[in-house]
Amino acid sequence: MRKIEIILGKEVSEALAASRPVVALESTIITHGMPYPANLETALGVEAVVRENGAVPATIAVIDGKLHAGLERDVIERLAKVERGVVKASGRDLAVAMVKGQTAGTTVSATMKIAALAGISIFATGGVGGVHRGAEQTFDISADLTELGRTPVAVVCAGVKSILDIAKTLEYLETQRVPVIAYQSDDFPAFFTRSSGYKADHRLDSAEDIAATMLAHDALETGTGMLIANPVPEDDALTPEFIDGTIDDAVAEATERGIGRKELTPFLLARINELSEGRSLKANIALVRNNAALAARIAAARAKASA
Ligand code: PSU
Ligand code: MN
Repeated sequence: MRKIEIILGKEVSEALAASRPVVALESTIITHGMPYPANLETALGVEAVVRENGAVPATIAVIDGKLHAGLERDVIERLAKVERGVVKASGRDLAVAMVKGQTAGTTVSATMKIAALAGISIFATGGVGGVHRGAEQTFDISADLTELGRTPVAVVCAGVKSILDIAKTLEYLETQRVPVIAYQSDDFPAFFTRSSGYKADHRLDSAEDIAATMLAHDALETGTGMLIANPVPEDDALTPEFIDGTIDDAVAEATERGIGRKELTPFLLARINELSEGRSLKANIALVRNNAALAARIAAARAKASA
């Protein structure tokens, strides 16, 4: 028995009890990653995509101090509408959020932790946090990376944005013993673009192979997660010429204004969206949906392989 209460949605609870496929989804993307109403439409749309691809969605958040996996529509609406006042909780913030009765969007690190406690092994998001540019000065390295190093959940993302230092992020994941697998690609993708200019450690071409790798990884008991990098669909990708300058401008502005710590990533995401006149948001929505579909197919393949 786990010692902590996680309130499971009805469908999630039934699926887990029957070992049917479940995909966890994060909520910081709703509370801090996208503006309203795109955040709400995306959150609901992503749940539908998970279902269409044969799994049950479990959106994870802290609601009035309780950990939830699987949210009703009205609760997702509440998260989407709360203005920036809502808490952004990484794994280390969960205990305080529980005691204070806070409502919080959970980052990749917090979502992985809650998913693992609930018995969910795969999770889909847009981008994970990483080593920020200038980390040699600021030490800003996302707790998502250390969580990947200690919590056995596979995270499907579209790579990392070049708001981060991608080379250092990949080095850090290597140190943390996290396998980095690109889906149907040799290159590690950079969120808005299909290639970051860096090779991924591994390439796998089917959901079945990824599911088999997850099972082997679990059997090895390394205790670490896995990062599955799924390039943005070709039609939705932005060109580096278009997005790189925008990202550089947003990063420069954050430095100038002294924005750091947990405010930095939400600031950069919002600023890139403004500067790109919504084009980054459009790509973001498409890639999250694409990741949810892959995660659901992997979850289904994993359930089949372990049946
Ligand atoms: N990157 C994105 N979209 C996001 C995030 C990152 O492209 O929504 C969110 C995720 O919830 C991620 C968090 O876990 O930001 C990382 O924040 P930080 O860099 O403060 O660790
Ligand atoms: Mn940080």
